[in-house]
Order: sequence, then C-alpha cells, then structure tokens
Amino acid sequence: DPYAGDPLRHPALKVNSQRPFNAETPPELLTESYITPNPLFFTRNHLPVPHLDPDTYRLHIVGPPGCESLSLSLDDLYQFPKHEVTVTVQCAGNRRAEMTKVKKVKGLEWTTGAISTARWTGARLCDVLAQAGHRLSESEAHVCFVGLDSDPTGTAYGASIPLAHALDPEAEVLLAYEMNGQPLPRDHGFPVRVVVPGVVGARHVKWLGKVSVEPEESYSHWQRRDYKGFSPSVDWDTVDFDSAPSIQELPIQSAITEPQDGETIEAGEVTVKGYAWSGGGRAVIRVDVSLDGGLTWQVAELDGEKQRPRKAWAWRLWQLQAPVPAGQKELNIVCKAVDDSYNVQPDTVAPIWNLRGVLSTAWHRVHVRVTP
Ligand code: MTE
Ligand code: MO
Repeated sequence: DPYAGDPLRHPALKVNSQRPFNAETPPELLTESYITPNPLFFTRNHLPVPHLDPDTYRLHIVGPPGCESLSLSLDDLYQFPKHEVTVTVQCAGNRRAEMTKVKKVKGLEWTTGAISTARWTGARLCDVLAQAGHRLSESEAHVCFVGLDSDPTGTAYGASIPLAHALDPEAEVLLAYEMNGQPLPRDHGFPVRVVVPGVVGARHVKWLGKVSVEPEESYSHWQRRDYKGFSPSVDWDTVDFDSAPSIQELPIQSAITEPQDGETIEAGEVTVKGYAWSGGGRAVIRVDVSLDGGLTWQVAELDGEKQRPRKAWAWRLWQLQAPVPAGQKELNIVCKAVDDSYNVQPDTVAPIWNLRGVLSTAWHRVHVRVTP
C-alpha cells in the first residue's frame, strides 16, 4: 500500500477519499477562526504523501542557459529574507457537489470546505530566482514546479505560473517552509511548498523538488489536462483541453457556513455566517444575504483582517444577525459577494456548469425550517 506511510489526520475533517487523502474542513469549523488551524486545513492530495528528510532535502532551481542552477538546502532557504503572508488557498473544485446536482461531473464531491486560510512564511520566489540570475525576459516564459510525490510509474505532481507573476515582488509568491508558525505539516507539503497568493490551489505545489524556468507551461497533466473551464455545452467527447487557458486567478466566491442546509432553527432571530474571497488580490467589498431566496437583501458585517488594495490574499469572514420574519415556517437563505472590481457571483449553477465541475461559484443557498 503506497499510502501506508501517510500521516495521521484530525478526526473532524470530512473525508472525501482516503487514498489519496482528500478532506475538507467542516463548515462550522471553517468560520470559527480567521486562520484555519493546521490540523483542520483542507487537504487535497493526488498521490501518496512522500517521506522527506529535512537534513538531506535539496530544492533544485534550474534556469535556461545564462542562468545559474542552484541546489538549496533548507538552511540555504532560511538565509533569504523571511517573508510572511496570510493567504487563502481554494481548490478549483470547491463546491463541486452543487454542480453534480445539475448534471454529473468528474471529480471529488467537495461541498463548501475545500478552502482554508493560513499565515505562510518562507523565501520569496523572486528573491531566489534573482539569485539564480533571472530577469524578466521579453519572451513569454513560465516557472514550472515539480513535487516529490509521484505515482508508481514515477510521474510527479507538477504545475506552473507565468514568469512575470513569479518575478513580481508585489505578487508575494513564496517558497513556504512554515504554516501558522510551525514547520509545514506533512499533508501540506513538508518541508517546502509554493504559495501563490490569489491563485488556484493547484499551483501551490507541495513537497517542492524542482523549480525551472521554461518557454512553455508545465507539461503536467494537472496543468494541461485538468483545472480548466469550459462551456456547459462541452462534454467528454468534444472537449479540447488545449483550447482553454489553465486556471490561475480565481473568481469571486462566497458560501454560508451557518446555519447548514436542512437544519431547523428557532423563531426570533437568525445568525447567518460564512466566508467570502476573490482571486488576484481583489478585496471583498460586500456580502449580500437574503432570507427569502433572493427577493430582498441585507448587507452582512465583514469580520477578519482589513485587506490591502490589490493584495487581498485572504478571505473575509462575515455574519448577519436578522429577525426571522414573523410566521415563516422556512427560510431560503442565499449569499453573494462582490469584489473591488465589482465582480459578482452568478445566481444559478446551470449556466456555469462544466464537465470537471470547477469554478463553482453560484449564489450559495441554504434551506432551513423554523420551529414556531
Ligand atoms: N502539490 C503536490 N505536490 N501534489 C498535489 O497533489 N495538490 C494541489 C496543490 N499542490 C497537490 C499539490 C491542489 S489541487 C490543491 S487544491 C492544493 O495543493 C491543496 O493544498 P492543501 O492540501 O495544503 O490544502
Ligand atoms: Mo485543487
């Protein structure tokens, strides 16, 4: 069993698959704290968790001709200026289960918990690339990442981001070795992972073994044959993966974590809680909540840390306390968020349905009964 060496996990995680291990943070714990505790951070593994020895670990930085290649130990990485950022990581498949209800899709049945937030500490990728002699070139180039996890044929997890993004100091791309002040847990990439603020989880490569600058995007399956969006009209017979760009920055997202669908609440007052986040450093400026299926709206209160303009890498938690309208036997609670580019979420799932069930960002809806 290649998974026999996987780490122990927190029993509160909602397990989606054991081998490879995939689990989400339960909704009620997701919004309990702005920073997700490490043991409760959602986990998305495609392969067994590798066993890596921090003493012999080396990160290989491979450049095109004219650049130096580096082999960095953990101590070497610690010599770079230490940089900390609070970043929300979201899987492209978060809320896929809602797409499945419209029509079958291929992928793990995530509900609302394939998203979490941590303070990540490490060396900035731009500083490490600068040491190897990288400068922004005129030609289009990509920084490819290879993980040290691999399948029985030796195929490793890989992904890439544009070189311009990697070299932009304001983008704060990290080679992270700490998560919330602790060494990275094994499930989250020990000893080093990439953190790409504002970008889909799939590019945050864990158990990082190699960084290379290439003229083309990563040839990895997960860069080229997965994590892309398509029209609802495209099916598995007609899909052309080369026709769509790889997902990088994610769109505006929000979800209700409390109350939960199917719950019974008491008459009087209701407290609605949830999260909202947008990719690309776009700040959440507002969350609207409806108790009547979207006929009327109230503005929720935003909690959590204030976001820096264009560098809003982390989510806002939000809540709304409101009277339950007299005589109501049930509520159809809905939320939708707005970011600082005034991007909004679509109202329904069907028009954004796609065969892989990614980018599921329709208004989140929860139905509850009210006891008189
Ligand atoms: N990196 C490696 N090496 N192997 C993986 O399977 N999964 C990716 C990404 N990095 C993955 C990886 C995906 S799809 C996501 S959503 C994030 O890791 C999840 O990060 P987490 O498990 O720390 O939450
Ligand atoms: Mo993912």
